[in-house]
Amino acid sequence: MSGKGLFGRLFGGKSEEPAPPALSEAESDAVAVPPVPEIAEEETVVADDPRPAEIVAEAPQSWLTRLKSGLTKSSSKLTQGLGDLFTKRKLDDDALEDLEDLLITTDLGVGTAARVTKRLAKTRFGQDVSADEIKQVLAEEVAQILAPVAKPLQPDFSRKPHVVLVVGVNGSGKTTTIGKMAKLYKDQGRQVSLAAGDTFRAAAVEQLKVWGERTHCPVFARDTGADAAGLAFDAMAEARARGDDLLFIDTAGRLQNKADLMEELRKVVRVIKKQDETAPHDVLLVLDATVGQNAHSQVEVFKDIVDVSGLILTKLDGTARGGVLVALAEKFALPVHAIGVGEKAEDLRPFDAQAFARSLVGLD
Ligand SMILES: Nc1nc2c(ncn2[C@@H]2O[C@H](COP(=O)(O)OP(=O)(O)OP(=O)(O)O)[C@@H](O)[C@H]2O)c(=O)[nH]1
Ligand SMILES: [Mg+2]
Repeated sequence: MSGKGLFGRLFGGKSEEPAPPALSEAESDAVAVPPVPEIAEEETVVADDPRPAEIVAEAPQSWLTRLKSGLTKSSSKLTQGLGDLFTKRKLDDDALEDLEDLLITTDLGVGTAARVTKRLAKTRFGQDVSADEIKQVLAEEVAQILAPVAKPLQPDFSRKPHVVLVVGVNGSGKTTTIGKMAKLYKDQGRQVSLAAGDTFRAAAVEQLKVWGERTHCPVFARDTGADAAGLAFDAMAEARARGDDLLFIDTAGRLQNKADLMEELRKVVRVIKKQDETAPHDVLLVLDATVGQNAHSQVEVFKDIVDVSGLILTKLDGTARGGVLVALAEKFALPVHAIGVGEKAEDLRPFDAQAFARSLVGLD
């Protein structure tokens, strides 16, 4: 087993280095600012986990448990719907139609709903089916759709820095996600810095600073109202001079005015390229899963503005609309790097197609 564990390897980037010491309790408690959740220690592995010992040891069950409980709202909507539909019922045309409608209401998308019903019609038409059998088929289909997009972020640390631009509408979880990722890579021994490119709200800068203090990552910030592109340029110069492995650039997400947002984000990208024409190396679009189908239009809008390279879905714990991830995967085929199932640092994890699919439909 590598020192970094499965989690570390999934998020690990291209080169190998020994894992650094984790934050000590005293260190992690040093800055206690309310809006930024505590950084907790990893939980211990539960003994009766059915998975192979190596996997259990490397991927603490706490994450799987967290994923499942995070997706409870989504899975219970589906489970309840399936239970209502398929208690001693033959799979006839009516049942298939009801099933398709149910799947659409759970945000899985029309394509997925059609595929699942088609497959069931082919294999089980006229037979008695149970809700559990349907769940199995659904989980398999969903995992198949998600497998090609489940791609971990792969920073190339030799770029010094690998630049990650983080975009998304207000409140989608950008700053929190940056904080979570900063903690993650710091724990792998990486030199990480953060740029407070959301210069519109003082609170936004403060929030990033708190994450910076908690994770011991320098935060490049300026006063409210400063030019975001200028800030990104200087932050990058500083990160290069220091030889940082990774630079996360936070941005403002004022979608109310697309023209302004477009101009600002494009300018940020332009100036970054002046220092390294291959940067930004990743442009992550952070989407709040609670908005459901609205996430589709957010992807369209941001794809118009910047070259979105991957998605992160947040707040999957607070919604019954987790199925939207499947619909997004089917429509846009953009990599899904990670998902957020809570506000804490450890609530962001690399996206795993199989685990997500089974959790979403409420299977163990
Ligand atoms: N439950 C839950 N809450 C989350 C998650 N990710 C972020 N949040 C919360 O969502 C709220 C908004 O998150 P921010 O990180 O401030 O969002 P932002 O995109 O930076 O917002 P702006 O700076 O206003 O554009 C905060 O209260 C976060 O704690 C998640 O995965 N689950
Ligand atoms: Mg923010």
